[in-house]
Amino acid sequence: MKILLYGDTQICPHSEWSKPVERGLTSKLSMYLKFFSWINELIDSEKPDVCIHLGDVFENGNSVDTLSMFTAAEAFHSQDRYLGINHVEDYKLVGNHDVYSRDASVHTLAILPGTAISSLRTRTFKDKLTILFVPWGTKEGDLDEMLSDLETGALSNTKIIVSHVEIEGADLTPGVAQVRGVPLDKFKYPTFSGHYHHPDKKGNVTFVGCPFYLDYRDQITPIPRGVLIYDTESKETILHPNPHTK
Ligand SMILES: [Mn+2]
Repeated sequence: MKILLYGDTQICPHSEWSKPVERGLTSKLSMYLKFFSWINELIDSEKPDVCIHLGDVFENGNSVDTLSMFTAAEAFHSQDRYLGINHVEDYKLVGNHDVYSRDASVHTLAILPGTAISSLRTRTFKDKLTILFVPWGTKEGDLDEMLSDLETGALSNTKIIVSHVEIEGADLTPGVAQVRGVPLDKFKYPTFSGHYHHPDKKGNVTFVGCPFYLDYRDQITPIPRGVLIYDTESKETILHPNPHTK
């Protein structure tokens, strides 16, 4: 199976960087629309089985402005058509920027197509692939329990984890490590993490990174940005660089 992974889109006008362009959208919002059109082409050409947004779809979980809502609607309803035609399953992890309530039960992803994941859960797919979804708000004790269940679960051949939680030892910016969160070594299976904007790999954890340069911090190092496709058979991860990063 092929899994398309990306995250941390943090949709908002980014007005401090942008001048209004066509239809009152800012240049950053126009960038989002170009990026999502490019993903649609990728879905058509690569034909993944599953598409996962790793969280922080929107910038602000307390209120979404009209321009951001319009951009997200255009992007995700169009994506939904491409996913439907290609029979791709669609999941979105709830990230800290998407939540209104502390327990993540009230969130902005409710208005979007696809399945929003707001609580810890597993899903087993064809080819005996099990994905453990770890959204924002997951308690470490619950994660420990789920990880030990995953270890003893004999039914799956392949196990992967997708997460949007704080990970101890992850780089907030290059060279500045997060000092709290779930220890890196708890992720015993291939893990794809959102939340951290710099693409990186530590242990089993691939930090997918933000697909564009959203602020100055994102531009500290010129690491290629884009979306990943993970092949569960070859265990290969391929980066498809995003041509619309600014
Ligand atoms: Mn986040």
